[in-house]
Amino acid sequence: MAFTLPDLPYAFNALEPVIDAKTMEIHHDKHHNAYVTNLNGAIDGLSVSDDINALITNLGDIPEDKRGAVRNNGGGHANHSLFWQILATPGAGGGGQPSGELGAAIDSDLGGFAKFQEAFSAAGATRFGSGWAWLGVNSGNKLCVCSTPNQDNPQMGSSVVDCPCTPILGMDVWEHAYYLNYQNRRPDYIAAFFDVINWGQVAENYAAAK
Ligand code: MN3
Repeated sequence: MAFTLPDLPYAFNALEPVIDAKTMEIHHDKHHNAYVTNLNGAIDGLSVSDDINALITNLGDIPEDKRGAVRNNGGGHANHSLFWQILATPGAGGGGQPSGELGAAIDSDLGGFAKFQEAFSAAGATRFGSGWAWLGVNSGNKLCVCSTPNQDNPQMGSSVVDCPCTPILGMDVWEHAYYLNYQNRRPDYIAAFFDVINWGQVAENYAAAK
């Protein structure tokens, strides 16, 4: 059993000008690929779930000497597999605001889209070093916004993360996600990121998570 690198669901340049083609190519073909390769190395010889989300939800089942590698690289694989899905070409599925059940839940649980945008941006901007900002569904079936360091994922649970939830939208704020275009200007990347969020996919993730 081995995990595989999923194909990008669009061309490397599909998200320009928000995310440039070279960044997407290196991010997917090198960074994500390395997480998959290293994850497969870590689980070699172990009997584990072939569902990446189940695997990282049950890190306690992984032998202690492999657990850190599975946390980092399994997290990296899960996080990036979600990340590619929730992005779309600006103006052609990417950007705008969610409607329907998700839009209504953002209003009722988070105080409206403007407040969500503010909280999600702050979660990414204030993450020191490398990590992620998340929109997720918590155990009370409410939307929540949080951030995690490194490749931690909110599904890893309360012993690992501050905000256990099922993530439906993730924003990568590692420098490798934006440095070629934005250099040190992480806030500019975060502001532009809203133009490539695939709300249709996030709404599907929401329906599946709640
Ligand atoms: Mn990344």
